[in-house]
Formats: sequence, structure tokens, C-alpha cells
Amino acid sequence: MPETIKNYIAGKWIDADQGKTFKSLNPADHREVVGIVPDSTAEDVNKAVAAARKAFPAWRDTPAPKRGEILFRAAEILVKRKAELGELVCREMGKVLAESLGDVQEAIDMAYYMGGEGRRLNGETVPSELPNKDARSLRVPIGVFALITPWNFPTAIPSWKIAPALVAGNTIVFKPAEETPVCATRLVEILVETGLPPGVLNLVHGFGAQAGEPLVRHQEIDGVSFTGSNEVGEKLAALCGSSHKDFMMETGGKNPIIIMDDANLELAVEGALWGAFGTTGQRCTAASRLIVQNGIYDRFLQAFTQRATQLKLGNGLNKGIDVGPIISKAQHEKVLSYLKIGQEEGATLHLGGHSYVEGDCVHGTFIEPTIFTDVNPKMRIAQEEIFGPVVSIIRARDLKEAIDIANGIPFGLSSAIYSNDVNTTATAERDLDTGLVYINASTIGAEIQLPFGGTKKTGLGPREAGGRGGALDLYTKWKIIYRDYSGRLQKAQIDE
Ligand code: UN1
Repeated sequence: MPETIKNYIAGKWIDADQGKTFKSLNPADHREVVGIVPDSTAEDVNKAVAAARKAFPAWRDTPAPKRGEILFRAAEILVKRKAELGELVCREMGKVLAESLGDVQEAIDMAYYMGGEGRRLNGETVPSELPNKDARSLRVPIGVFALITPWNFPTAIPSWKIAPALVAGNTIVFKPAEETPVCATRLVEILVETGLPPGVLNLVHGFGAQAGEPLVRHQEIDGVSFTGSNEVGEKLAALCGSSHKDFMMETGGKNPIIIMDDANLELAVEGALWGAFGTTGQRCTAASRLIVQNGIYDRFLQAFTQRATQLKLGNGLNKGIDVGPIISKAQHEKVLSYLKIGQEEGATLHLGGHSYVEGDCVHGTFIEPTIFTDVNPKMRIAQEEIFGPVVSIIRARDLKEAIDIANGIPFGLSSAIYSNDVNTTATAERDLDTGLVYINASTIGAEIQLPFGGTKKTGLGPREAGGRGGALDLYTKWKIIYRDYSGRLQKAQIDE
């Protein structure tokens, strides 16, 4: 039975102003409607922003440790309901059950971590150059944040944004991806259950053009955090720049794994398989390029192909499935178009290359794990983000050439190298121009206690997640306080 969901505005669950709805489907079986969803417009956005604005002063003035406690409570509820939520993620987004549970776990980790930040939102106290004067910095909230999230991590990525925004004292209008609205609703329900005051967190469902863009354009929005495509992100960046809104985007990736001649072959094969075909390649951290040194090339290709052939496609709720569906028909078309492009460019289609329509998969949107060989690093399939189970294998003579190929793209999110030589891996650590570098591990699986994000066209603005230079730099601004208790006029830089 499909679930009818609502927007959450000013502490109430309500339908879209115009009463319209759309459907969220199970990508493994499009006959299953997971949710009937409010199709919101600027009217709904306006109500939500007004509610968030109204709630802001009291939330800002709530002690940060108390705001943190709400996140601890949310984490506890998430722990109790992890199995149920994981199943929902699997039904609505399609990733296999173990990965769906991992998605929820990442939200749990983030809620606990950011809950703790409630007691650590520290600034600096420094000596003043004048007597009887204090100098210190404070982190203060920005105001009302628009949070726009993608479908590929339907609980984890919303938690990356909601948890730090809340603990820092901002109020929120959350516009989740239209493909995974039920997962987003469940997360909001859990936060509501913790006793979050009305208006602090508002949820508006809908599409980018009708709901997302009016939200970002709204003059009462102070900050925007967006994860999704470069195309949309760059448009939002321009809008935010011209209206002085704080902005962060996390967009594309085209992540390489370098496999050197001295690598542990088995380890490299397993890492490449997990990076390329885990989450059906629908991660911004997915390994979509394997740069393999000549001496190990043939052995690697043989072992990798053999393992890729064994992967089982299907509904991720079923046992033994390794690769789930592609999220939607539109995305399925896009991936198929790249399979054509690759062949037209002269790459060799080494494995896969078609829709997968065996058995029940005929009702979903599946694509076979696909390997291209004879790929020139400048081909479109080696430069552009495909976001599907498609990997390009590229040959390299030596470390220098491998790193040049790895860096020779517009993106810079994640990279990895497999080698047992410490000099090789240390050089790669230094020279790979990506936000994340993995040594003898795949390109996916970043942990939440360190910043997450990349270089070049992968993103803009402060990084997400925890640690120094992470999300708190986006969700707070600095306020500097000078307090003079000398009782006389003191002149900085002038008084002796
Ligand atoms: C994403 O694909 O947008 O490092 C996020 C990883 C996950 C997050 C991926 N922890 O692969």
C-alpha cells in the first residue's frame, strides 16, 4: 500500500496548497508506489520560510547543549528503528539492504556526532593588545537555511545537513529529492518526535523548478546547502551569490582508483568492484575510472571481469543481491546513452552494456555492470559523471602518468591507490588533487567525523560533515567581541 505523505510546516502535517500530488516509485519494481507526495509550489515554500523565520530567535537562544540533546534523542530513535528505515531506503531508493542499513547508520553517526557539538561550539579567546580589554570570537547561527538533498543517500545526506544546521541554532526548510520523499519524511517524523519546537524544521516536498528554486530565491532564506548535479548547483550558486546568501554545494565526481604493479591483486579487485558497482555506481564517490599499470593490467582485468560477472542484480531486499536498480527511467536513459557514447568514441565494451531485464527485473530499471577497456583518458566516458554501474579502465606506464590521468578531469572528490610501496603511496597522497584520498582502500566509505568534499568542480564553499573545517563552518558565522573594561578611551594600534 502506498503511503500518503505530507509537508511539515509550522509544526503541522499538511497537503500542498494546490492539493496536487505525485508518486514515488520503487526503482526495483515500478509497479509499486511507495508514496503519494505533495507537489508543492511557491505558496508552500512561502509558508515554510515564514514558519522558519518566526521560530529562529527562540531556537537561536536555546542553549546549544539543549539543541544537541535533541539530536541525541533522534539518534536513539534511529537506532531503534534502523531495520524498518533500512527497508524503506531499499524500497524507495533501491540500494541493497546492507547498504540501505549503512545509509541509516551514517545518519545515526551524524546525529550523535553533531549532538556532541552542542557542547563544543567553541570560538577563541585571545589576549588583547590593550590592558583591561577582552578579545574573543563566537560561533553564531546564520538564520534560515534551505537544505536541498539528493536521492542517492536518502537518510545520510539529509542528516549531514539537518544535524549541524540544528545544533548550530539555525532553522530549516528542507526540500528532499522527489525520488525519495518517504525516507525524508520518516527522518523528519523522528526529529519531530524528539520535541523539536514547531517551525524549527519544515519539510516541503516537490520538484526543483516548482519548489526548490522559489525556496533558494526567497529573500528570507539566509543560507543554502545543496547536494546534487553540477548543472543545478551552478545555477543556485549564481542565485545565492547575487543575493548574498551563504552557500555550499557538493556536486559531481569522476573518481579514480590507481592500481600499481606491486598492488595486492585480490585487495585491488575487491576495492574496484565495491567502488564501481556498489550502490549501482550511484555515489558521488563511486570509482568510475580504474587506472592500471601495464605490468598488472592483464591479471587485473581478468580477475576483475570474472568477479564482475558473478555479481547478482535484483531487488535489494532479496538475499544474495549485489547490485540494485537505477533510480529512475530518466537516469536509466542517461546511463544507456553513455554506453552508446563510449562505443562511438572507440572504447571497447568489454562486459555488460545493456539493460538487465531478467525475471522480475523487467519491472524495474536495471543496467548490467559494465566495463569499458581501451579507454582514452580524454573520452567523455572518462571525463563525465555517469552515475551508474559503468567503469572505464585506462592503462598507465608509471606512477607519474597514473596521477596525471587521475587529476586530468574537471572533478576532484575522491581517489584511491593500491600499492605496497610506501614511497609510491606517499607520493600519491601528496599529488592526487582530490578532497579524499584512500590508500589500499576503495574511493567510497568516508566517515562522518572528518570533512567531506572535493576540489575543482566537485563543490563550492565549506565542506560537509565533522571535524575542523567541516559543516560548522557553513552553519555558523563568526562574531568577534571586544570588551573594554578600562573605563577610558583606549586606541588600538595607537596607544603606547
Ligand atoms: C555521496 O555519494 O553523495 O563516502 C555520498 C561515501 C559515503 C557518502 C557518499 N559515506 O561513499
